[in-house]
Amino acid sequence: SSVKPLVVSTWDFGIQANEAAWEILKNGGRALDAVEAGVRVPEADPNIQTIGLGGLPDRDGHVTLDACIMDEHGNAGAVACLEHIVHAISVARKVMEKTPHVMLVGEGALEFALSQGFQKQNLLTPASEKAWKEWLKTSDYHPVINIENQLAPHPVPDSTTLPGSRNNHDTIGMLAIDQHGNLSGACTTSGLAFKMHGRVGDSPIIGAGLFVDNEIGAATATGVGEANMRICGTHTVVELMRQGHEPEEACYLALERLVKKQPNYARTIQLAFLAVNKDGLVGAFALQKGFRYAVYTPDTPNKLLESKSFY
Ligand code: SD4
Repeated sequence: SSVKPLVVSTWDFGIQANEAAWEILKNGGRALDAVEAGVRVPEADPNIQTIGLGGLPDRDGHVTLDACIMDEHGNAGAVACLEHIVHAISVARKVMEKTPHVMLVGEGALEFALSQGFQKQNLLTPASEKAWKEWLKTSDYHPVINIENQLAPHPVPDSTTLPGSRNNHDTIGMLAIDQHGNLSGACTTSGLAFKMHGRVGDSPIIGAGLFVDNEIGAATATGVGEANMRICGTHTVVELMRQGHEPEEACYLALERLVKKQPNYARTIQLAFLAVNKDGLVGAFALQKGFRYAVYTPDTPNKLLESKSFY
């Protein structure tokens, strides 16, 4: 028995994003259109400081966005270090559909976006500028991998302040299955706050932030991008599902590689995977407690679930 349509996405803001995606899915629309529409919701929200408009800037004050998208045919598009454009995901989709390439970065990505009619806009909100100026006061401006240990604007005494999981609001990764049983996915972020200028995370990297194989399933990631990029996380998750593992187990096994190789590091960061297989079975796993994801199916009308974790 297979569950469809279906949409899942990372973190609490996944609930609102899922609503937008569901509007398209319930009317028989394409999964690709659903995931794009879904993640555009947090991209446009100036109060979400980890995605699109209002994202926290890099250490030089630039808001730089990373995003990628993948469809049921195995097509992919991505942008990295894109400035001044709110809907990075839609630019990524244009890269997929209008160019012979998979990824455009920086100035070239911006030029392309403008040529496609996207509007240039200041993404640095007063709140994010203030947070950056606060950070500048105490930072020693060195590239620190676990920079978010020093960040968490409102520290709370639990694992949600670990890097890659500040305030439980991070990257949005979304996966959908439409009524035709086709899969697509999208992932979009402003990346780790106060990163070095030019730093690109896992989120726009096909096989790290997102991977979709219409025959098998799809996976997306949130957390410290550097940890994920080194294990090609979501490609690994999908390949594990191909070998017969259920989504949760596949997410666990991919994280286990990191835990085994670098246990001391793995203990200090957040990294989480969310996956769905072709039958519509959903699973997730995280290094740290506190990773939540939103699931919307005909039987589960938009519910927030908490994943299991290693620590
Ligand atoms: C990054 N993975 O840029 C993103 C950020 C994120 O939780 O998901 N933070 O590394």
